[in-house]
Amino acid sequence: MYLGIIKFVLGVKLLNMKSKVTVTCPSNIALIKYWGKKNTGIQIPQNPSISWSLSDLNAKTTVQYRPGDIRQINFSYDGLVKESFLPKINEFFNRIEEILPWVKNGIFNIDTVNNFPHGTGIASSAAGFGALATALVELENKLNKDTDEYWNKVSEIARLGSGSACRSMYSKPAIWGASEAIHDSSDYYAVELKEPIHPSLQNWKDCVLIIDSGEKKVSSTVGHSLLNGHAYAEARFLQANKNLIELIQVLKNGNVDRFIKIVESEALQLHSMMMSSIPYYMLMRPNTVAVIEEIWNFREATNLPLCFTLDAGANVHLLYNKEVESSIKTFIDTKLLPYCQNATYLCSGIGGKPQIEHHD
Ligand code: 2P0
Repeated sequence: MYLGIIKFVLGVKLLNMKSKVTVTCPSNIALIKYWGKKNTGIQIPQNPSISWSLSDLNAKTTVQYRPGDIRQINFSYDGLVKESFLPKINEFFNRIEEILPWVKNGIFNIDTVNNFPHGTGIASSAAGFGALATALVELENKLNKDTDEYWNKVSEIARLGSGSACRSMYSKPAIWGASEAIHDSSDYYAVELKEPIHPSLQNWKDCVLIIDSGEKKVSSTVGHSLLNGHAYAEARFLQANKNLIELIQVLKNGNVDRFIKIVESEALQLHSMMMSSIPYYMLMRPNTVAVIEEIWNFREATNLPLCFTLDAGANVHLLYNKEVESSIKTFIDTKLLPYCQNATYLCSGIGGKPQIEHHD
């Protein structure tokens, strides 16, 4: 009899569930970098970070769910079964059981595809886990998409897949990590900057110059762990906190010179931390340095609003105000392309958030 009651209750609960959803989620690029995790939980950042979503570089993920007695996950990339991804996805599902208990059981058919190639230094895990987290919250169908509660939940779930993924939920700059500068900030999920952005920093673009499309030399997990016991770690975390507070002011007051200085300094600090860890790594390649110098020379000669940032790799993100796009395109094509592998670069608008499509 008890079994009957349980099945009835579960059945009622499942009536609320949706069964198939597709989510397109952008990647993001950090302006203030997350590098280093606390050991007080899963993916808890040592310092707050802030990022811009990359509206044109995204993952499209479809999740089909059917109730079942045990959990079974089938994963494919663009229609091709990819068993190698399963350990990470299974670990993710184990981590999120506390927030979404219904994922303990059932059949999950997951297919994902990125609209950018692998090895471009664009955070595919951020877009991928952002899309998967949104899809799961949508399938549960309990919260209203127009609420902070909904996006906080999506962001918290995405964080448990990949830390930086929790920042891919917002069109406006996303802040992850508790900071005195943002009253609703949290170590558990990202929030969007609610105050208006100054017009001079509203309409920027990001072109990723592909210097080296090879495998990452250091995984993110290893990279973050290099901060444990690092001689300069505490100073770095303090600096990131200060930079975040100033960058938020700058986004509001439109001081482009300070924006450029903070963003470039953050990129170089990230790489300095890797160069000064034990073991140490050099992720920049000679052409990374050459491109940075070209950017500095061009900026000095033209005074145009552009700067660079770096992820944990050799490729260079060139950020610029869209108003000067034609000059930047000429600059890239004449000066920077010779440094790019296969003359490749990928450009994106800034902004964008998960887009949801139901199949019910
Ligand atoms: C960031 N990065 O803020 C920094 C800057 C790369 C350089 O977050 O272990 O894939 O999944 O939490 O998010 C890359 O690390 O690491 C990253 P996990 P994640 O975007």
